[in-house]
Amino acid sequence: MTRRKKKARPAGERKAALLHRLAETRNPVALRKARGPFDVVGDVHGCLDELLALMQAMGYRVEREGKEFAVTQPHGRTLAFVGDLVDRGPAAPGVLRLVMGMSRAGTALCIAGNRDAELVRVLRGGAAQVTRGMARTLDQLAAEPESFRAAVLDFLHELPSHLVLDEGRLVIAHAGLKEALQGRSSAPARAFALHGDLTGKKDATGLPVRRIWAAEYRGKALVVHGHTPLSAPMWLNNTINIDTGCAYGGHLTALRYPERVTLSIPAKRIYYPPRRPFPPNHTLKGR
Ligand SMILES: [Mn+2]
Repeated sequence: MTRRKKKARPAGERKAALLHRLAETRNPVALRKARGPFDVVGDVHGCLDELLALMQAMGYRVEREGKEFAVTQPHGRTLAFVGDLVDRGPAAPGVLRLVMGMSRAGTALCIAGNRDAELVRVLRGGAAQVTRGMARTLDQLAAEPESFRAAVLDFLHELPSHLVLDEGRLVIAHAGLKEALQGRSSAPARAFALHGDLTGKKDATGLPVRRIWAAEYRGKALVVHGHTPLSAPMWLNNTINIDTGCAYGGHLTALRYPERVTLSIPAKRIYYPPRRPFPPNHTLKGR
């Protein structure tokens, strides 16, 4: 794997570049001191149009430069993605270009989602299950140059399992993370952060059954996560699920931090029919 060539950067970009390199270490506490403000975006799943609309609604200015994007962020805010950039939606390469470019510029952070990690396995030729959703991503990537696929593999492989931010007050993890595992680089922390609290059982539709860890969460950090699509963002204890199923025809949602305000953009259409209807939020509340 070849590394990106270093270019001379203006002094102002150096701090951002340093943040980027720290984040590249996969170390979940490398950015513990980063205070934000952050705009945390839920599972994008290749929904580029909705991502651009959401960014615009939050005051980001995005200009296309050929296939790349030039982004000006509002008041030094940083975008942060909860992972699952790919699969199901129509434009995974565009989403990846945008997020990778912003990551390089130090204006976006991203963590791994289970679909991103699965794509890494498939691109490396390892054994993995190619779902219909992923087949769509692979088709989209096949139309891109080999150098882009290599850069995607490099980028996705380096994503941390989760991030601890704002001196420990904010944790971003794709499927969430219980307090005892926050800041850990261990395999159990990565498994929980990517897949959630799995019971090992499957439901009638063949999907894994997960414990609702957030119902018992009493941690000090606000945990922002996605992974399980709901019809609306849901606060539960000190956690929020912002996966509102954009690829399934729902919404793409962001949580603005520290404001704790959500903003949702409706999907332009159903890109991928869900295997089971989104659970109504009330069925997940408490016990
Ligand atoms: Mn997921």
